[in-house]
Amino acid sequence: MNIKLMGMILAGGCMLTANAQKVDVSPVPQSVNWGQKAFNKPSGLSLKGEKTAGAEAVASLRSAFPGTKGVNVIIGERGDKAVAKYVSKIPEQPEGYYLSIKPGQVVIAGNDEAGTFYGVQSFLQIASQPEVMSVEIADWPMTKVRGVIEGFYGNPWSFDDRVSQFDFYGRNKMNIYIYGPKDDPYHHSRWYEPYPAEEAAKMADLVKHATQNKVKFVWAMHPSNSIQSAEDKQKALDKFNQMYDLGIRAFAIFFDDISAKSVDAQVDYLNFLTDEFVRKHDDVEPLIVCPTQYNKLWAGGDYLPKMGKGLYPEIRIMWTGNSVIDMIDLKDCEWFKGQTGRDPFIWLNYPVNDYGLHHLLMGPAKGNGSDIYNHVSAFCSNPMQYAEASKVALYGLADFAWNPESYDADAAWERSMTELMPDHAKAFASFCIDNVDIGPSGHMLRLEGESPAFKAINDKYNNSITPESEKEYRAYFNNMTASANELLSTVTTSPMINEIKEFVEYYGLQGRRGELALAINKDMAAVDTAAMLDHYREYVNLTAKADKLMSRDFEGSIQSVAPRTATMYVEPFITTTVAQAVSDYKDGGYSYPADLFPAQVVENGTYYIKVNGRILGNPAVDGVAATAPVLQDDIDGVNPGRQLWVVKLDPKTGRYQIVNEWDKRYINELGRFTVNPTTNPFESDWHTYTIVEKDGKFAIANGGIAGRGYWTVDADGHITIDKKSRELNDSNYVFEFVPAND
Ligand code: 14T
Repeated sequence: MNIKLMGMILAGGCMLTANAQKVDVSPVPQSVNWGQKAFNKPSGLSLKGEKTAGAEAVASLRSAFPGTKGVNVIIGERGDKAVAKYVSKIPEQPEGYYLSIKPGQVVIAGNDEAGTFYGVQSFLQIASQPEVMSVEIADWPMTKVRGVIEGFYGNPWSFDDRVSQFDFYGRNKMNIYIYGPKDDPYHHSRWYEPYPAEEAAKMADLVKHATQNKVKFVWAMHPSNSIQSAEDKQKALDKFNQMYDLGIRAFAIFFDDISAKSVDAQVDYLNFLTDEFVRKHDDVEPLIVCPTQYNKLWAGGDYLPKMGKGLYPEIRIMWTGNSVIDMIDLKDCEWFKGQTGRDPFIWLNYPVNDYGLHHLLMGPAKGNGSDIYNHVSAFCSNPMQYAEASKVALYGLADFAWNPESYDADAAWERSMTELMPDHAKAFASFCIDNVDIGPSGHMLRLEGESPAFKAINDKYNNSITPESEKEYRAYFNNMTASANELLSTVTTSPMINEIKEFVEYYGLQGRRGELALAINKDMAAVDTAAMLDHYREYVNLTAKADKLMSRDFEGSIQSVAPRTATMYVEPFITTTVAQAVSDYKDGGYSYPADLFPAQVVENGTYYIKVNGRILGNPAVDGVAATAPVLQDDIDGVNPGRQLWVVKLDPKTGRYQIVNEWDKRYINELGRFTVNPTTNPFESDWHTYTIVEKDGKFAIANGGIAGRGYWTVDADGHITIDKKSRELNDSNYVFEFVPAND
């Protein structure tokens, strides 16, 4: 070749290379070496090794490139002639692969069939670009068993949901799926009954779809305590045999969320099924069990040690961590191993939302230890009944499990936006980052990181609305509505947006409610009461419209869901801003239609507070202000204000402030006046109260940070707050609020 020609080729190569794109292969491979552009996206592939390579790998490659002429691809796994030349390059790890892309030739060489399949997946990602770059990849999974447990309460996934999941697991290199939806009767309540023909056929079909994606389909059964009699054991064998006939080759038994009668019976049952079923088939995998004590909070006695000692060694035991909902670290695994002598099979209760269905969990998957992979027998996620929306978290968890040491949760989350909504990634990211936290729930777990940009505005302006902050808040709200509208335009083309459309609609309305909150605030500042009432009315209408939205409202749905979005920072800002404006409006004494502002348990105003005819007062004792309000028998004719209380709904908390009219001291969470209002000023988180009414009498309780505790009155007439009485009972209804002008 002459030098001039070579120079041209190089220059040409460089020009083309400038356009070619490096692809972020996901899950992130163990080692990648990018080169120059290799070739344009081929119209077909000419395969060598097609006959001997793993069938699923070949099928997956062929479905993306049906054409048989084009770029040469050598494909196969260790031991195949086709890839013999590359055998030294193939990683030794199970499911590992070597992938090389060069001008004119591609090599996909797996350590085993799964490896070849994963090599194909990486190739398909790279070859999705118009220009395909040269690359050499050596890759393998660090967590050996990685996947998903359909283990939630509520509407089980549909057939289509599951098919789409398996495809997604294949592409993201997850290799196990455990079928155990709590509300499938044939899994749980009527576990002993065979699936009706139609569902059985679907089940068999699902197993095929899983297999095509190198996903092990595990069928789980939840027999509760029906495990001891010979009859129950036989029923279990019968059911296993039926499932075997449908193609199931791996089984799990769940004993969660029951009060177990006996750990010995559970151990005996699992070993029985192993003897009588599993070990009698050479193609059936060892059992997996979800113990009754599946997290540390619930562990005690000899349950786990007995399981560990008694179960056959091949049986794997599931574990959710320190509590039901928890992320997993090395210590958790070590503790479990100390109890059972085995590595835990991790059942990660994320992004499952069955304990707070109003919220979607769409944030980055964070919090699991990068060093646990050698200390778990598997790492599986229990997702949301929203199968498509769960893919955001699953994309991250697949990456985490494959390569925990290079896992970057935020980077994976960003990639998932483009992967899931290629043409609307930014709008989708806006929606997702506003749906990170689960809200208050029985599990008391809150997820950090929701609406960081909104929180930044709050922090920058100290939660106040100024001309500058208003612009930023408004831009945020505008973007919410615009993003929602953009996403909703894909409802017919995106199964995911279709699945969560009511959440997206709610989110769009929330953006508009936010804009109205700002308008209402401005109206009050300008004392434009007519505009305020107009904006407020529109706000009320949109809120009612949003409240009417129902997700999962289809025929036969187990429960429907009123969606909530952006609950951590955005929604409190909106409601507080509006409540403040309403409060200011009422304080201003302007007139308004009676029905417009919501009725309060106690309307804002000045009241006598009475208990059994006695009057709560703020007397001076020997010229010194009382340290606590006290019940008095007589009316204070000299300083009536000492017996009057300004009661007002606090806009921030939605609870009541109770302040003495005479010296403006507030009643604190101990039922006293604060000694020094300068060092201990009024704080709505502490000093506001819940008031409820029954037959004209009222009960008052602490709230917020002060906890719940109902007020009573002691023998001296002082308010006492029983922090232990968290439940309301009839004896708490002792207070009367008598308007001052009565
Ligand atoms: F089996 C377990 F590992 C497990 O997590 N069981 C359930 C699971 O099906 C459910 O999806 C998950 C999240 O709600 O938590 C478990 O269910 C519970 C947990 C509780 F603490 C049900 C009621 C509870 F009080």
